[in-house]
Amino acid sequence: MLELHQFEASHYCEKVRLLLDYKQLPYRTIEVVPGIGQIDLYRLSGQRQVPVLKDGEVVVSDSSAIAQYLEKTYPEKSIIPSGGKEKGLCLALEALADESIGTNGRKAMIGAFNQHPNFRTALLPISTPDVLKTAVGALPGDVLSLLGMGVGLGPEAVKSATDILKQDLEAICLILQEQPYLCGEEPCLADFAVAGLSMYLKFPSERYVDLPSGICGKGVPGLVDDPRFSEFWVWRDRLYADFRKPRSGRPTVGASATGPVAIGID
Ligand SMILES: N[C@@H](CCC(=O)N[C@@H](CS)C(=O)NCC(=O)O)C(=O)O
Repeated sequence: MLELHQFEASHYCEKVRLLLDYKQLPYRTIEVVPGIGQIDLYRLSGQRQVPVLKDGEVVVSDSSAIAQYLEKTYPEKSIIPSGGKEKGLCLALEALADESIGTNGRKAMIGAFNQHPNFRTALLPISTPDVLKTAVGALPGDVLSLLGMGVGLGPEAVKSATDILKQDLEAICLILQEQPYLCGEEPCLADFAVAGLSMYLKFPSERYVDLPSGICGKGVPGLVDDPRFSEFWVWRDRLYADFRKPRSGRPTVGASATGPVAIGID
């Protein structure tokens, strides 16, 4: 069976999970422990980042390389259009997802996390004692910054990331006004990359990801509640409902097998 070495909370891993589900390929997830687990990951793949896909003896790292590998090896339910113009658009939108939505989404999410106590406590596992939840909720953003969460992310950096994301979402909404999917009538890699990499803008429902349930469905204020982008969220919800498999029944090895204890975002 295919093995996905992953962080459950990683948006690049979510992109790959969406692709695997769309192609209806059975897989099991191996939860990598941040830090110590990345030593084994390095031994396996020659680098320390997730996602890494293991298919028998073949090991592929990087979500874009994994997408190309899956398309070549499992061509059923194609994710890369064959026409030149559509293929070009698909790859360009995949890059927009990886390079802009993914990186800016992380900054915007950390910014929201620093500013909104409710968002902070929502990240904690359900089993967290109330007294600890209150303490975390009360910590102001600058204290969290000192603790290493969002270091180097001043309000300007967060605003600039959020502004870029607004333009990205606007661009995607304009495309979706013309057609059901980003490159035409069928979903492709571009759709799954944008949907996966927008995970930190709004976390999917708990049916799909094994995260503290309080965080599921929550997102960055200004992006999830602005009516200009409602078409984007309707499109993403539909994509999940139609193609993403609920996580129950998916074999898991590692930290997630016993339920989440914390979420690591990197
Ligand atoms: N370009 C890579 C980016 C992957 C990436 O940034 N992975 C993060 C998790 S979201 C990671 O493994 N971070 C741990 C580290 O850098 O040590 C891809 O598309 O797969």
